Amino acid sequence: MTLSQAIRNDWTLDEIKEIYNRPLLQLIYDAASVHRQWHDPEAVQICTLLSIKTGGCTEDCSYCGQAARYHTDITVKALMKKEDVLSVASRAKAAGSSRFCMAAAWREVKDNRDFDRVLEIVKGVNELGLEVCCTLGMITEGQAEKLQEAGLYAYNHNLDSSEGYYNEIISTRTYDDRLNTLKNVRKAGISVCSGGIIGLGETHNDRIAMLHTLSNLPEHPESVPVNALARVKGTPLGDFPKVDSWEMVRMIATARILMPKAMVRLSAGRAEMTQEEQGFCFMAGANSIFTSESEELLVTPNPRLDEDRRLMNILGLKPLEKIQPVIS
Ligand code: SAM
Ligand code: DTB
Ligand code: SF4
Repeated sequence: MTLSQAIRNDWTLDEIKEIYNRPLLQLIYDAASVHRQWHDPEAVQICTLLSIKTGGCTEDCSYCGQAARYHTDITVKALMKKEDVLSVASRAKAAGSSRFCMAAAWREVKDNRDFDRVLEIVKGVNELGLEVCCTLGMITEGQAEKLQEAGLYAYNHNLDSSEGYYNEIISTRTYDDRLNTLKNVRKAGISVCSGGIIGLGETHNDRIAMLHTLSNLPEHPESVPVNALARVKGTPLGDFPKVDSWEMVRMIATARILMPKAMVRLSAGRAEMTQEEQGFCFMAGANSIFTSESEELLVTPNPRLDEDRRLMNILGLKPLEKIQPVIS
């Protein structure tokens, strides 16, 4: 089989179920083999994440510590100033990061001065030579074009769960809204980053259905974050059980086999994993992680940079250089 023949957008639910349910070590072996056909298995993309606008969000995503309606103890912060974001981005670059992802606790982007400032920030980070990524909520076709012109490389917008389970988790927007934003992003020529979360109370069939939607998009997302629920006190899911790391491994391995070319990102959940558990995720095909200067992803803990460096040394992993030249 040639590599190009191996990319498929017509996976059936039964095929995905069969892969997902393989004996775990066999599944890891299969995923590791696919990983080696498509990627340098020693290279891990380091994405630095920064919350540029924190908390006070109007949405009701039941996992999220930034939704205004839940009583969490996070500090709400207005949109950061360009200079402040650029200093964090420069330090991230110096520390070996090739991608800089900025998150805002917004339902959607509005055509106002905040958006103008985000466009300026994107331009500045791009000029530093970093791949720029944003996650700002829903965006229109026109907004996606403006972001692309400002130098945005990728846009993160997760499906979060299956279409069937989505309404149990969020009521303030629909699955179709989510898919529509992904369409707008793709149309503007921006690289798509889309994945989901496990541990929200969904069934295995929901996880399989989410992977089915992602892997049957007209083009696979270039990057697929797999998050374990990061439990935040005060949110409806704050007391849910911790996600079993083997479930993360299973999810990552299945995503790797279905979407061989994508960067599969071991996202939220690392702070509660041992080195060995993270090691298995890399073995199963994860080749990207989030780091952050603040030692928090957005509002929950994430491993320190020096811990990540130590882990990468132990496992013989190295930071991936930029995937593609910066869009100018
Ligand atoms: N507000 C924007 C949005 O929701 O699209 C962008 C930021 S939001 C924090 C980005 C993604 O992070 C969410 O779609 C969700 O998949 C993930 N996320 C948020 N809170 C999480 C949590 N507590 N645990 C795991 N993943 C989480
Ligand atoms: C994604 O898939 N995971 C990141 C990023 N995209 C923006 C966010 C995870 C958030 C984890 C919980 C928090 O710290 O708020
Ligand atoms: Fe708002 Fe995004 Fe959190 Fe949902 S996930 S509450 S949209 S910040």
